[in-house]
Amino acid sequence: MIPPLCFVTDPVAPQPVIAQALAAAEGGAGWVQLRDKTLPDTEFAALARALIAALAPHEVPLIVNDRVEIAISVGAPGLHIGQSDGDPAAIRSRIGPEMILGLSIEAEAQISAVPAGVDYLGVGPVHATGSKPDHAPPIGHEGFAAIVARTELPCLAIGGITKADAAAIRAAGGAGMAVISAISRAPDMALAARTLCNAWSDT
Ligand code: TZP
Ligand code: MG
Repeated sequence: MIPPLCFVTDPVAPQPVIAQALAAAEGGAGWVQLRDKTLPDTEFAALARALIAALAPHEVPLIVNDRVEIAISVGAPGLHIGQSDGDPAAIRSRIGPEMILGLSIEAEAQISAVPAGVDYLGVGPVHATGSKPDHAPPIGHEGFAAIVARTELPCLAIGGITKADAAAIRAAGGAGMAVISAISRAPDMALAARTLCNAWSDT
């Protein structure tokens, strides 16, 4: 079951990643993804372990971005990979059947190459965003809807998502929203998460 709000951690936000994750969980985020492209492996693994422990009382699973071997070694409940992180089918074999596996989709053409064993898709960027400087061209809500229509897999919209997007994502048949800055840059991160969850349920 995919939660309607997934928080993706922000390594360059004012608050530390653990505080971000805990506030997001308090505000109702159902998943937290640890995403940091530059942290050395040893520190990334230590942070992943700390997050798993901190999120356990909230029953919020940690999804590890990119780093397959660390996801396995820390016993993460989930792994999220991008288009250039390797063959998702081979990665599914490596992680075994239990771990949640997510894959990023940036364009409709990538849908036909999604193998069995992927559990959900992160679809975007819907909007341009400063959180991912090298992002693919934004697909807009039309592009998101077109991708949702071509897959049975649950799709989380990502990229510049705010509460104003919740209704369109739901109307398109999206499973939920994945956000960084809408939570990490908010003065009250828990409230921001709660507001996003409410925007989703109120639509
Ligand atoms: N993948 C596509 S856009 C994006 C990622 C990781 C960044 C999303 O961050 P924000 O701040 O919610 O736009
Ligand atoms: Mg990646």
